[in-house]
Amino acid sequence: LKRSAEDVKTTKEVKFHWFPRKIAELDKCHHLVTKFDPDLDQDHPGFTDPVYRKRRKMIGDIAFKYRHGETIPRVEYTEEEIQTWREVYSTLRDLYTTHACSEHLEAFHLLEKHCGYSADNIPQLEDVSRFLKGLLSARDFLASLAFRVFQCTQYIRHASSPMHSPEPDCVHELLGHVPILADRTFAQFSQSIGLASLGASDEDIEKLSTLYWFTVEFGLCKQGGTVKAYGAGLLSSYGELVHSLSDEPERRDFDPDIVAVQPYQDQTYQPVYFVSESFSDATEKLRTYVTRIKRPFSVRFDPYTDSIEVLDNP
Ligand code: NLE
Ligand code: FE2
Repeated sequence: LKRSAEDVKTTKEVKFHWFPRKIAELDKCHHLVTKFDPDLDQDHPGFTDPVYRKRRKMIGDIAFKYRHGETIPRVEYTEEEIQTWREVYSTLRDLYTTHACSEHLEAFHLLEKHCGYSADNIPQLEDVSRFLKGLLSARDFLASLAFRVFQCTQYIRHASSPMHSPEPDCVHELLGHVPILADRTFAQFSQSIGLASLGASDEDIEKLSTLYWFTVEFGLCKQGGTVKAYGAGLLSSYGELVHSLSDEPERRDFDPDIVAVQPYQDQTYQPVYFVSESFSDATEKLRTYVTRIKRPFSVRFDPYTDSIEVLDNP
């Protein structure tokens, strides 16, 4: 999609980036980062596997054809794909007992009971989406980012590397993100990050992504006298989940102002993680941080019409 001419809008002569104001405009938010594409990235485990690349593209294309309001198409996963899922699922499930925070564990239990989560079945995104909407009240609807929508990959990682993937895949979404999104506080918190990002400067977007990285993806929190994982990048990777709670990496106290400018890489395990006092402390601190971000306007989400109201600052 080309919309560069539209990209920068002005209000009262102040320039800011285009952003969606109606939920259906999320269909225009399709810009990809190509760095993980197995067609281009030599380090991708599927780089030398043309069959895998074709399959990944086919499933990925479902997302490009998808339009807001449609039912998410079901994917008939192959026996090899289910085998990869089975391997990750059984290994991680055992590890969650000791390594995952209680919010994740509770939701996970419900997902196994009601949503087709098991070693032999890759859950369908449409079922998961309905489950999350059902968990929060209809009005209070599943939260994800500004419109309470969480964009998901649907293809699975390459079979040669089940315990860690450099890019998100359906294991990462389904085992890492979905359980914790079932937590009401966390879902609301995800939306507040989304709202703060609308029309923000490139610099603030960079800071928000960094904060997102060290919390939503790789966050640790204190719980019952020990440290547990709540970050999705950890909860979907056996190797990194063990690594994060071992003696190897550095663990620092979570402070949004410091974390926002901490450099990070996405090729291998993180050398440093940030630990918050509790799960809710992380969300509270971040909420305070995002309210301080300066924009020439403020935004409000209207849940009845799924749209963003923009109010000019006086
Ligand atoms: N390393 C994660 C996994 O193996 O599921 C994916 C991280 C995506 C940010
Ligand atoms: Fe993720």
